[in-house]
Amino acid sequence: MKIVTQSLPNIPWENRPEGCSDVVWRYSRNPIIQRDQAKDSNSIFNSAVVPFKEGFAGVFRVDDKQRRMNLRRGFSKNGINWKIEDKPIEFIQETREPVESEYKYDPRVVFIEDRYWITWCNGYHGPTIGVGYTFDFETFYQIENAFLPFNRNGVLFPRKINGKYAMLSRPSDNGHTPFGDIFYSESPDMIHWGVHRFVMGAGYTPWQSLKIGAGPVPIETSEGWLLFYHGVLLSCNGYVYSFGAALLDLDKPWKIIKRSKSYLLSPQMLYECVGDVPNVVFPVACLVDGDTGRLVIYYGGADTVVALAFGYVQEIVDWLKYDN
Ligand code: BMA
Repeated sequence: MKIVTQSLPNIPWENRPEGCSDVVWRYSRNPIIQRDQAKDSNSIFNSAVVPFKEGFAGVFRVDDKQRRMNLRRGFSKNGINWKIEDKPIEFIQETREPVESEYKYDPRVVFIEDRYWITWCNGYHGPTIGVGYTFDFETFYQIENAFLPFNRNGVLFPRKINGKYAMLSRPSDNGHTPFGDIFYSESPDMIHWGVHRFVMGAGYTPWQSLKIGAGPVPIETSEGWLLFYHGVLLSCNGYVYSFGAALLDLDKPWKIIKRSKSYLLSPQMLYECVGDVPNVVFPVACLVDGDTGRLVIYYGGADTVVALAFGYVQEIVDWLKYDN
């Protein structure tokens, strides 16, 4: 199997622990980012990172002590120790007229062609998908929202597909949405989105029975797009967020080749079960080393901290085939 990505020998890594047979395992020193690691922060979680210069850059979800949800940039040499900015990113509006953002949260970042694109959940008369970009992590631009409200979990593919930008998203409501399926849309210019296709829905197996949403930017392999996605179950104590994976057709990504019946990770550790929102693991970004196939997943724990999990792309794709 071929993984279409660059070689990244310096991503965080820890071997699978002795005696562990899980296909995805946690970093032993989780969480890597504590809730109070930035000025005035209540919590830092659901954040996106990319390779940048000699190290890494990221867009972090930082909720402040007024509980305002916003995005801040951060930098790291090793992908583990992060310096997160004191203040939210100020986007220069490249829209016809300023578009309000009552709040910003759950960013994804991806490099396409010449720039880093950022998508997030943008407060515009309810949640929808905000879009922006930067060339250098110094100056940030915001363009038009991709969709009408209500929508969340807008995740771009890392290249154009059939000549168009491509995005997964999850139509929702204005609250703590008790439903949700993943859809695919395409755009010639990152502004006008259409040709919407149903990808997959909630249900299938119990951990993903209430709703699902795309996680990190899909990883291109010769067998298909490897997508990690979160799935939610409603228990007597509320929502439980786990995550699994799916393999999507390379040319028609709304076609599912395989979808996981079991989860890859569910909230089990203290930092996943205790925090502002208990019982949440929420994957948002991946780094892959093309040479070894090593993968690190950045995920939010209990809407409070950032944690890491590791795996091998090949093993996860193989696991998907046999996960019956
Ligand atoms: C979703 C989003 C996520 C969050 C999750 C669990 O609706 O708000 O940011 O992690 O709920 O609270």
